[in-house]
Amino acid sequence: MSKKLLDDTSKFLSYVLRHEPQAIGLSLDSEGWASVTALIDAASREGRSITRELLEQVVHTNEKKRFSFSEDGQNIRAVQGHSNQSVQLQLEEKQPPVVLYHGTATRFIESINQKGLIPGSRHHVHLSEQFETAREVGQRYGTVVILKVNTSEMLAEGFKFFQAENGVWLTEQVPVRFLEPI
Ligand code: HQG
Repeated sequence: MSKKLLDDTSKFLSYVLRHEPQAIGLSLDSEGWASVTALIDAASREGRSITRELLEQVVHTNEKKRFSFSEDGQNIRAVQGHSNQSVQLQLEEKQPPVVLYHGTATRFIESINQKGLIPGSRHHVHLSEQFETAREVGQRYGTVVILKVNTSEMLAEGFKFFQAENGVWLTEQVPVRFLEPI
């Protein structure tokens, strides 16, 4: 299976499993699950040929582990990054490391200095344990700025953290006082 096919399918899955399932007439439950057969049928109506084997390759080779199958293999979902309103993942609260990082771009800094980190169209602000990961995330949007997030002070003030299956840390917002540019 070519890398291009896997990348294209991963992008398609991000679009329909995180953001716009309705664009292909698919529905997701509140945990983000779509039926594998319904997904294959919906994609085929759009002229996109997806097989179960292709989905398995994407799930298992995806470098960010963006998707997973249910235990019985009948359903598939994105593990984080949703904007779709019908999805509300029941994530378990978890204690993060004392510091997490957020990678962003210079053009967002003025606004971040006013409003702190806000989720935008997604359901959460995304934070990384690794500085390097934060750099990669930020550089998608331009000249990168890495912000250090003081998670211990946030915890002390009652903010909650969650970790997606693929290791990405999630929180609802990060007020400016907990942020420090590096
Ligand atoms: C910025 C990718 C102005 C924020 C990555 C970011 C991640 C503000 C952008 C995942 C702001 C939102 C998420 C404020 C935050 N004013 N801009 N007050 N607060 N921002 O893509 O964190 O490849 O929704 O800094 O690896 O960049 O899709 O979030 O630049 O894990 O699997 O608003 O997406 O994963 O952008 O990335 P995004 P993100 P995938």
